[in-house]
Amino acid sequence: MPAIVLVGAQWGDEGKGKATDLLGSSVDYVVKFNGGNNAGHTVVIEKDGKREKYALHLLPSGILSPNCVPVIGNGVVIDLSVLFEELDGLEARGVDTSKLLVSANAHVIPSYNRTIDKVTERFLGKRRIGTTGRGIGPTYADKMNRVGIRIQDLYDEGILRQKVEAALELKNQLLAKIYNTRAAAVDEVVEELLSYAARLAPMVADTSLVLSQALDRGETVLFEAGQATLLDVDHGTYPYVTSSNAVSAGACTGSGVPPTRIDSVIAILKAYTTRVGEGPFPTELHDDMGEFLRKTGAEYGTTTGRPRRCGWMDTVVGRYATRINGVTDFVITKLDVLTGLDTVPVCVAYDVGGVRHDEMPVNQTDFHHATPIYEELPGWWEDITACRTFEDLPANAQAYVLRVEELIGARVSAIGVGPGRDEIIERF
Ligand code: 2SA
Ligand code: GDP
Ligand code: MG
Repeated sequence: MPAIVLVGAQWGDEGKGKATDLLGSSVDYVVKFNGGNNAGHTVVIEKDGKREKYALHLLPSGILSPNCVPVIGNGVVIDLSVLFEELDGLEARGVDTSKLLVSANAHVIPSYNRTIDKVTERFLGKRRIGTTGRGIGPTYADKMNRVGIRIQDLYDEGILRQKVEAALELKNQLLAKIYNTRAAAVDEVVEELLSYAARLAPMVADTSLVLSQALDRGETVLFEAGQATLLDVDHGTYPYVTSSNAVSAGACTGSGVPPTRIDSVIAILKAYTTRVGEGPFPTELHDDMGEFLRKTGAEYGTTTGRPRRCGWMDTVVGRYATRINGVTDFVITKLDVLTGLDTVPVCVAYDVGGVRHDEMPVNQTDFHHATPIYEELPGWWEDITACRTFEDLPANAQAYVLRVEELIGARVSAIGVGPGRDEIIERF
């Protein structure tokens, strides 16, 4: 299985980091292909009998596997100060980060885009997106507007200066005249970016070529998505999305590896649903049950610490993820969090103004007004964290997984029963 894409099936934080880390020991390259340090992946590793927690933002989770080459692809937007902070943090904990490769075509997040992200959100008021404030949206907008700064620009000071000047010509009008904030100085921006160039230089590569040659040699490449299907800029709940392609197709544009080389797509599906930031969420719970899921599942943002909105499993979303991503296998995570409930509701369809929808409504307004139609499945009370085979699970937990599998239309190949590396049931 040489090229595997791993995506989030819902609104993110499904446990992609743990899944990538698990696969990391058996793959040669792990590639981050979209997003930036808006992502937050928590990986829990057992070391000398103790549980060690790693929170990764910009780096691919594969960096924790000693034999794996981590790659930041061209589709990523890079905050260089965060990159070096994260590398220093890992090195201080004994992680070897020397193999990291960074695409020469990836874009950098200049400091003015962090400012613009935050002040735009303030400016939008009630219409805000609830971004992570990391400058992601403005940097992708610059890329599409053709006023972005790429990694390779750091190695030609003249070009870098020209590009920063061009970008700031318009942005400073926005910052100073509309947002009433300090304009950015070209010299300061150029100087800051150049200060990273020497340390970054050995990592910069034509990563599309590196990955293509690795696949030619029969090596295994894992593409790890940031965010998730419903946060995708084209296929998510627009405008309440992130600004990149988080679906499986993004792995190709974001890495320079073509679709004909992709062999399988693994989607990570949480046993219930969470979302951070604004936007529609049909199965959201505003009651004690929502609080139960947040507390039991420790649902707080890895990057910003924001409490995540929580609700039941939505298999309309799951089915949509199967279709949009071409999912070959699902991993259901956090099944352990559902232990101790009398019944577990699963959304099977929506009611929109008296009309049943079995698929995601094409019209966003309908999705905002969708009321879930639930099927109530019997719950289980037994602790499942020590289960390691499907048969170890209580009969009702097995029935839950099988019913979800039937509704989403693709095989569930693994089930997470706890945050630890080994707390997983494989079912191939
Ligand atoms: P942005 O900053 O422009 O990408 O925000 C746009 C929307 O995308 C959502 N988004 C996320 N949703 C879930 N998890 C994310 N990463 C962190 C985590 C989030 C955190 O893993 O916990 O720590 O708060 C993530 N990144 C972006 C965001 O909420 C907006 O709705
Ligand atoms: P990502 O953004 O998709 O990588 O997910 P996050 O790391 O932001 O959030 C997932 C959280 O769930 C992390 O804290 C993981 O340690 C944790 N986790 C992953 N799988 C499981 C599981 O099966 N059970 C439990 N209880 N926690 C899990
Ligand atoms: Mg996350």
